[in-house]
Amino acid sequence: MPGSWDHLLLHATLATFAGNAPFGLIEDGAIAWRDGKVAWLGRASDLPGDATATVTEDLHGALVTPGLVDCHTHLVFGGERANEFDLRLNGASYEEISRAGGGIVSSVRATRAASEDDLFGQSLPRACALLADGVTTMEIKSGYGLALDAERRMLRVARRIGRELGITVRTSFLGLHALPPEYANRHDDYVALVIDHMLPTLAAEGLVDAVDAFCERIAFTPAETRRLFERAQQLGLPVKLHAEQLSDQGGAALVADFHGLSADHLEHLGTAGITAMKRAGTVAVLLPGAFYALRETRAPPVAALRQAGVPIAIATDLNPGTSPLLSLRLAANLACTLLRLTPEEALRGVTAHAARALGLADRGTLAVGQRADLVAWNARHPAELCYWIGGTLARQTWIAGKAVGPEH
Ligand code: DI6
Ligand code: FE
Repeated sequence: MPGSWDHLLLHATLATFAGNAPFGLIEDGAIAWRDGKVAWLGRASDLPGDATATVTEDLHGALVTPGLVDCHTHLVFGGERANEFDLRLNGASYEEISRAGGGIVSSVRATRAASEDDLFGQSLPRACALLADGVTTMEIKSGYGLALDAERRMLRVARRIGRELGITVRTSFLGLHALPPEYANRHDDYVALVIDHMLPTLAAEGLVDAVDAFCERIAFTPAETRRLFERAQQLGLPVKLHAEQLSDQGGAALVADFHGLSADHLEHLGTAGITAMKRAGTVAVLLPGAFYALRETRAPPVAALRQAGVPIAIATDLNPGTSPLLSLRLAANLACTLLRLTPEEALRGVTAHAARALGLADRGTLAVGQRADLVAWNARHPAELCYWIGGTLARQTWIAGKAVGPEH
């Protein structure tokens, strides 16, 4: 019923990402919400004659999209690794640095050394940077603690960031990220600890929304990943996987076997993996920040994914080693320039498909009944969001219908 809306935006260019039309575009549109949910949207000229709202704003043609969703980040960590950037510029590879005791393990040292407040203080500005340019839902992984207390601290900090900023944070437990140094010669013991103790304990504490692993030669095997996923399944938790980043381990097919939410990275994904993902409805999450920062030359098989009809999402992979990327919009830009996605694909990748990669059906599109997570941009056409390189284009963000942050 019109007449009792909380908020009405008039004369907006709506990129709804609902339906198959390019960007789900509605020109000269209007959108209204009530009690945190979208109550009406369409052409402004079709607004019911008696429509009123507590607040009405004329956007004069400005673009409005769903709040962006960053479905793969490691944004809680201690310290930084600018020194490794330097080493790689001098010829060292990511794998070499990792084998020499740098890489993930150096972030583990810094993360373990930080108190919960300290970790929160270091991580919050990164979440703020994402939010400032339109991200309203983000996933945050553990995986730099690699011991019960430190993993718990990371997940608690992730939850606290969500509360502090009023955003949705979905946590993923990534205990199988790297072998902690104290288990150097006891790989199997660490895997057992993660599967039999850490995961069930943290899940029982309500800290885990999904389970992830790094399935790679320098990390954990497909057989170990399978055991982890079996435990996740017993606990009723969805799974996802860092798969086929540096080599083809059959990880995509494995996570699809468990009807996983997503397989992420995928530079070395083959045909069997694509077929399995399509069958299971597993989203392909591409992470062009890591591709760029590692100066990879082998791109994920975008054309084959597109042809198979596998939904593609784009995320920052925000992490201190391979993707110190503080902008999801820039990730979308890199997806276009480096991976040859169209702006339409890249933007569905940071909205509708990213929401699906988190198993969240109530957002990522603009439609009646969806959460009123939306962004008004200093832009008029959706393609501008991946065309401008850097900067902050978000003018105003609403989360569940409430304005957050200052207007720009
Ligand atoms: N793959 C990645 O790109 C990040 N983790 C992973 O499993 C990198 C994490 C790091 O280098 O700190
Ligand atoms: Fe990652």
